[in-house]
Amino acid sequence: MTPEFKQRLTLLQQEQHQLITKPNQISGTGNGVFDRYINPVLTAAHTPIYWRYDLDAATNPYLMERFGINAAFNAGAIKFNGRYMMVVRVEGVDRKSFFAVAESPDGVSNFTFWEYPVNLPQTHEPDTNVYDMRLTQHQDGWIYGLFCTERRDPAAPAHDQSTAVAACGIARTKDLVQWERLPDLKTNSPQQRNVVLHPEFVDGKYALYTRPQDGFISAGTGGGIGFGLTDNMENAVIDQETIIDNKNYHTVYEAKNGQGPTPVKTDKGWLHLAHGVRNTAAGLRYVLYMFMTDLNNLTRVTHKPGGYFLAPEGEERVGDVSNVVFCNGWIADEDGTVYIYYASSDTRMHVATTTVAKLVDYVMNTPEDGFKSSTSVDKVYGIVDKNKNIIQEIL
Ligand code: M1P
Repeated sequence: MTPEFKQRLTLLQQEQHQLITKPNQISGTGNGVFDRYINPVLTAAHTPIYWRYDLDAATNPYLMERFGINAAFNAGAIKFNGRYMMVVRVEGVDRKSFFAVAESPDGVSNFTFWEYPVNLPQTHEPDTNVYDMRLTQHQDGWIYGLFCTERRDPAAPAHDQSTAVAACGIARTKDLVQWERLPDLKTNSPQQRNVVLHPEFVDGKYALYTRPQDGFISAGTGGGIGFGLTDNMENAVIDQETIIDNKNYHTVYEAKNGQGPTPVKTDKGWLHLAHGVRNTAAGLRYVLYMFMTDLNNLTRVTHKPGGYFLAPEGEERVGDVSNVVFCNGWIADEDGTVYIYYASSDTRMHVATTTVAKLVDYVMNTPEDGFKSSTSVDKVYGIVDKNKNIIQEIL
């Protein structure tokens, strides 16, 4: 090993150590609903140096990166053995994604990748790309990971090398180390993405949130957050999908939407976090929004605040796919704290914290979308009128 090699390796290690151990603090006063944090919790630079570099000076004398990592984003999350775990979508510079576990002692800092990425078994039809795992600790005792598996569309002509088919891949584990792969979900929809397993049985069956779609990018005549039941997960088939939360004209989810992480049960109903997409002159804009479903009838949306819950801000707005926030993992802790792990612009992971009580208040007391400018004005009038006496007191 030359002195240059050794010096460069030391620098790489020091830089990464500083990055991983950097304390993370709440940023600003926030909006009262949740707190953002100053630093992202995971980036491509958090991935182990020994994944990216051949550390043998004889075969890599310049200490060059041999396997570049482009991004670390769209992570599923779960509290496991007292640690805050993310199953992260790690994307190489070759554009292929894979899953890797990163854990933290406090949920907001010190996220460290496990030694090896997840070694995901294949079905008879190998995946080209896998991404966006949703983790569900199910009543049946397994931890399920539902994710998107993407393969080239067999009907695409040779000149078209980008048309793909998205389906819901299914794997399960007891320890996040060994994964059992199950057959992909079958539905009547040509494509599926953003499929999430509900944590409890419904009438003795497994319940899933789906996102039927006609095409790979566009939801087309499909779309909306669907709901369906399957008898088992070993050969999951949904015969009937009911749309519980549709796309809607002139909303933040007018182009498409999708269930985020597994819903959280509260005494008032199930809390859902989802993403909504609308088209702009600058391309698609992805934001997060929330709604609540009935405790006993999961297809009934009981509350739905108007507009977005969380939208890309500042540096979050820039990345590989700019103007995007996406969330497929959150953790509701025993003390009521909720850790929302969201990705920005398909590039990095952030955390926002809040509580179950605040989210329930937000969902139940934020006005619904009125679908018209005049209704927005009415809402402001209502708030100002209610505030009148208080304004006079405090001014
Ligand atoms: O690029 C933004 C997101 O686009 C897709 O989400 P959806 O299926 O709702 O359009 C996914 O590819 C997701 O991974 C990505 O973050």
